[in-house]
Amino acid sequence: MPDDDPIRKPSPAAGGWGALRSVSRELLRSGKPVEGAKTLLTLNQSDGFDCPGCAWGDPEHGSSFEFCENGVKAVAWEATSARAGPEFFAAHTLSQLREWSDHDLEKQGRLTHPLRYDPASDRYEPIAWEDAFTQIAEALRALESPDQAEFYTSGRASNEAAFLYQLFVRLYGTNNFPDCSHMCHEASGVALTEAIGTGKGTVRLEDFERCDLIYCVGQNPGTNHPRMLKSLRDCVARGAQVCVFNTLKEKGLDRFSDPQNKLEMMRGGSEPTSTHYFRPRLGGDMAVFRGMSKCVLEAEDRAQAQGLPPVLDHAFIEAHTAGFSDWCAMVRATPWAQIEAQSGLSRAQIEAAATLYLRADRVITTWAMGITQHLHSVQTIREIASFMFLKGNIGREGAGLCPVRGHSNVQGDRTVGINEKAPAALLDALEAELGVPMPRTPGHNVAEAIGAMLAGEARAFIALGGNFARAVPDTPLIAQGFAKLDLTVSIATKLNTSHLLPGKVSFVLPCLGRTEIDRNTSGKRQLITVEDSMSMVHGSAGINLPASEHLRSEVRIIAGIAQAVLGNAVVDWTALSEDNDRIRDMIARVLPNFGDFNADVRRPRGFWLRNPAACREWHTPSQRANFALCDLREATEWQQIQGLENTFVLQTIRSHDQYNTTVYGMDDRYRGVFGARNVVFIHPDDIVGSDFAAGDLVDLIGCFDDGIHRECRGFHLVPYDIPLGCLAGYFPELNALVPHQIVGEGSFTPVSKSVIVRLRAHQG
Ligand SMILES: Nc1nc2c(c(=O)[nH]1)N[C@H]1C(S)=C(S)[C@@H](COP(=O)(O)OP(=O)(O)OC[C@H]3O[C@@H](n4cnc5c(=O)[nH]c(N)nc54)[C@H](O)[C@@H]3O)O[C@H]1N2
Ligand SMILES: Nc1nc2c(c(=O)[nH]1)N[C@H]1C(S)=C(S)[C@@H](COP(=O)(O)OP(=O)(O)OC[C@H]3O[C@@H](n4cnc5c(=O)[nH]c(N)nc54)[C@H](O)[C@@H]3O)O[C@H]1N2
Ligand SMILES: [Mo]
Repeated sequence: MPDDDPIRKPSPAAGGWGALRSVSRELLRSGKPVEGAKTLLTLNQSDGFDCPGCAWGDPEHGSSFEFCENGVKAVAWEATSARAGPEFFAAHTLSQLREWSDHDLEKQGRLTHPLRYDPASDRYEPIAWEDAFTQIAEALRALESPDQAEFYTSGRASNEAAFLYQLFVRLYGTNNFPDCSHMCHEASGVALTEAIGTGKGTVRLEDFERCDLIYCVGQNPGTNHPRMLKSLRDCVARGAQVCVFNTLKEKGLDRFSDPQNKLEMMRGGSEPTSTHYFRPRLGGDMAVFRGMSKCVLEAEDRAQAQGLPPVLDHAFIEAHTAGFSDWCAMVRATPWAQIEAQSGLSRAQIEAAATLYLRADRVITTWAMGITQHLHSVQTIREIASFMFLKGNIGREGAGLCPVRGHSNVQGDRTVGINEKAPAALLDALEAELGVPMPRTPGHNVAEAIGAMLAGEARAFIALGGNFARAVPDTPLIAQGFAKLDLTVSIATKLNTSHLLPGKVSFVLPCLGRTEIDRNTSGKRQLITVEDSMSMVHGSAGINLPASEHLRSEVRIIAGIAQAVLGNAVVDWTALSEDNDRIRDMIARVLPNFGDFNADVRRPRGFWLRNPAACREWHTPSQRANFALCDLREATEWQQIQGLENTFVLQTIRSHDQYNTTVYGMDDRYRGVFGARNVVFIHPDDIVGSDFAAGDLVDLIGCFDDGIHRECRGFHLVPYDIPLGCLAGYFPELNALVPHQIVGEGSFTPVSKSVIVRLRAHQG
């Protein structure tokens, strides 16, 4: 494929033969096609492992195995036959490797040995596990204060690993837990805690079988939660409505051909996944939901005037909510002109979307990064919740709020204590369990950790998975932050850019992946657990032989560090890490609702972690579900680009061929992009009005005025069905344009879905 023509015809529907072809290609690419296929057969089975692909729930009555194309990619990528062993690291200096792309780094395969950085040779060299633990402990103990260390978590870590990690970090003395969720669904957690007293979604998978209407907002399930497409499609097939709000026309939200449906595959058919599709502009959703609420209130007025039955669920509002009348007054006072201007939709479109709500008894609203990575994400999600309260669409069958999480266990990690502002109840329970005080000062989130690293205040950075240096905004700046550190430690399966930014002392510790068999020293096979977006907690046990005999489980690695730092006096780390059942027993003693954790998690589909809001128990200060009194925020990005030449609002998204910073390949099949990632989607009319032509190579220049020059060079302009004034391109390549100082109000999440940029002719 020539570099200057990355565009071809997109697939007609999501899934289908294209997905199956891609599956077999991934299995071949992994170097272990037969083993890979066997591995897939145990995916999301009760005796197999949980798919590391996404956090969508598993069907309770699923008879056959469920997989999706992108789950297969995640599994094949981990189960590869390629190895990045000592010979690889002997052959390459870190300075050389820093020139490599993330794709090429991870393609080297699985890490095989614990590694220590040698500054003299600029290379990683193998080190014995115990020596690594001792040296890490020395460096951590040498810090003036535990608060000088940052302990990052990526959401693939199991409940057991995450619980042990937070136990170690708190006993070491800090609450510095920058977490991938701070870049992801933090706004959902904050907004839902304020609104309903539980920072999680309230629906279960069965609710999708019983709802009349789904609003699917700001997410791209065809790529990022492909198993959700089946739920959407089944809804449409049984006559329910699926109303999409998305800036882009995403293939999976149009039609889906189920690769597991033989008849459909033979016929080459596909079925619709949505019934209505609206295209607000970036950041316009708060105005959309404000407008829809206005329509519902107007319908209630009409019903009252005509003596018809009420539209609102007055009983729910009376018995369960607070702030209704003030909220109503605010909604009624919001002018339509403002709603239309900010949403990018017309009043008629918003009325059409709201009419669906008036007609439906059971409504679910789902959302992901198109909602959470904006300046006013918390306010938007509160607006969504208020809208849902109007007809009591929460805490009953077929209805509720559903933030669709990202990483497969990001929700579980938060549940078991990865929280920089831990609730007092958790800290109290840990103190009662261990008999020693816990640190009470709130720690750093990602934005604060970045600040501390740039200021040179952070001295150590420890990562339980992930690729912090690439996932965060302002990536070139953060690389400089890493260089100031005394200690960096990465627990990882594969090599990535973050590992190439060593502090004075640096270690990469290779761990078992989820697909691999984990046995303790006496040979007992270990089970880990995860929690999905629907609060289902279930077990996961790998079936493949470990990629190297030197690998250790995350649990054992954390215990090794903890023991070297703290000794076994308060917690017997060796004993705990010998058997994950013991960790689960402790989790059940410390956290509510885990019941008989060890028994429950061995039931075929695990158990539901009780969600108070789903039971209409509101753990808010008012003891009620709270309507939100947030003024409709001004969409400042839009005002800022008015009248400026070649200036746009850019969103950074995932292609179909990546998992966050892990880039599997260069295609984005559903969007018709092949063989390239250096593309920027733009409305054809915006090209006409600019200095450029379709296909031109351009540079993107950041417009945030803080004295830092931000640019990404050499991107093809791709005409695309996208609202005027908007651009879209891929993360993580474009992270260099996202200013780390601009974070969501109340969420501190980098605003990676509305970045103001200027286009310039490419300067080679
Ligand atoms: N295969 C695969 N699966 C994944 C991941 C992956 O990288 N690859 N990542 C995982 C993770 S960590 C996460 S968080 C999720 C992410 O899942 P998504 O949230 O689906 O991820 P994005 O690619 O960021 O897509 C954002 C979507 O929101 C739309 N959007 C952007 N801004 C707006 C807006 O202002 N309003 C509206 N209405 N729409 C908007 C975009 O057009 C796009 O469709 O997926 C998880 N699953
Ligand atoms: N501009 C922009 N930036 C974004 C986003 C965006 O939409 N736009 N999205 C944000 C979101 S939603 C998220 S969640 C973050 C993601 O940020 P992270 O979670 O930090 O990044 P990942 O790319 O998922 O991490 C990949 C690495 O995880 C390691 N890994 C994989 N499996 C395992 C395992 O089983 N154990 C261990 N220990 N390590 C493992 C591998 O070494 C791999 O290289 O990025 C955020 N950044
Ligand atoms: Mo995420």
